[in-house]
Amino acid sequence: MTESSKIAKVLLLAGLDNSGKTSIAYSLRGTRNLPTFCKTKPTVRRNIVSIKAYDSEYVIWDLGGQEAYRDEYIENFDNYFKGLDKLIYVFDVQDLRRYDSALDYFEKIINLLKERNDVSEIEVLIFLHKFDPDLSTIRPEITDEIIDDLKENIKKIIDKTDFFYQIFKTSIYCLFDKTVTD
Ligand SMILES: Nc1nc2c(ncn2[C@@H]2O[C@H](COP(=O)(O)OP(=O)(O)OP(=O)(O)O)[C@@H](O)[C@H]2O)c(=O)[nH]1
Ligand SMILES: [Mg+2]
Repeated sequence: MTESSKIAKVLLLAGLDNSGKTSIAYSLRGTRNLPTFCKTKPTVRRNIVSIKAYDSEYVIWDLGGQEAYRDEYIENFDNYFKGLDKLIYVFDVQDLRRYDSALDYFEKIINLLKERNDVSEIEVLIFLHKFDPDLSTIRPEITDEIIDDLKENIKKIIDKTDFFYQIFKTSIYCLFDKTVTD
């Protein structure tokens, strides 16, 4: 990560294409007006932005999630994931058909991170994203059991490591009043 100064903490957003990473990056920067969200386009390669939050400075790496990019990140892992302080991995809970692909990519990242880094220096935040307030009305097929099952599968992967992690249910429509799930 040559583009980051080491005074700033490096926060990296990863997940499948269309999962909501760029929208989350806007929210973290405080750009929360609705048109901003609606206008997101698939990220080409990656976006790097800096934000100041309280007395810390963060550099946010927002990795484009399309398949070709994902392959490139895994192949040249250290170029993207070295020096990272926090990983935010984003699952799109509304993209039922791709839970397996999302878990697969998550597992690859977690295993490589564990191999290459001091586990105690990295915090992993897992967002169960697009958990919109009206989810049960608009997508009744996404039941609590399905979400619990996804959570269990996530835990199976990360519990094999010593990473400190937290799982949150998030939505851009809740302005990131994150709910920690158990
Ligand atoms: N319903 C819903 N839609 C969301 C939410 N967050 C993002 N979106 C929408 O999901 C779509 C994709 O969002 P992006 O932020 O561009 O996704 P991305 O993960 O950056 O995608 P790539 O750049 O291709 O990797 C956009 O239409 C967003 O408006 C959310 O919490 N709920
Ligand atoms: Mg994006």
